Amino acid sequence: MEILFATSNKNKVQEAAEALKPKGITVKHLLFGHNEIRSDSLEDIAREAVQAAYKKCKKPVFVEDSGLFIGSLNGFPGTYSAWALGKLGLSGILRLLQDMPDRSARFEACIAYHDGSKVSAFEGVCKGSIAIEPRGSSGFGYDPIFVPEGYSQTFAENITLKNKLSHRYISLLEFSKSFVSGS
Ligand code: ITT
Repeated sequence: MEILFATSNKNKVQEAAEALKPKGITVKHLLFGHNEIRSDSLEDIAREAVQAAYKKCKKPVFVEDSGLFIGSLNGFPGTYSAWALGKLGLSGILRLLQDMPDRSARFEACIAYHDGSKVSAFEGVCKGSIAIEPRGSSGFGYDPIFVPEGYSQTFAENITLKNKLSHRYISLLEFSKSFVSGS
């Protein structure tokens, strides 16, 4: 089967295509720019965005909202991750963490799927920590500074690892199960 993924981020599409291919699902990119609502909830943002995407394409479609939540910054940048990266860059985020002993963080993703009649949401979380300096050149966004729990390389240094345990992969796996069970 084929499903539309509405996003402005090509990297997300590539990761989704790779994760869903073994499940027999082909991901098709719907280029979609949208002014997201402001909220502390990825799910609320994703649910609102998928309504707009469905209005545009009138076909079953999913969106995914994601972010990096840093413990010692009380969850910042969280749902403001894209904005914070644009304003501060990785170096600015690292400066905020200077001298902070707690560098724990987690990536979260929330998929919202509109099947033509209802919207369902699927979440994924990946725990880890923030590196001292950026390392690696694969992936996108915060990948050079995120080290998943139990490993020493950043996502940008080991994209194979990222594709097996990322927040996005976990949310996509949950999403794919909904097709198998037919719910
Ligand atoms: P959409 O059009 O799908 O909204 P976006 O890139 O604006 O694409 P979000 O609004 O979900 O995506 O913002 C999430 C930001 O969090 C994204 O721009 C990255 O900076 C960061 N991010 C999310 N997932 C990431 C990942 O897997 N690796 C690195 N950074 C990530």
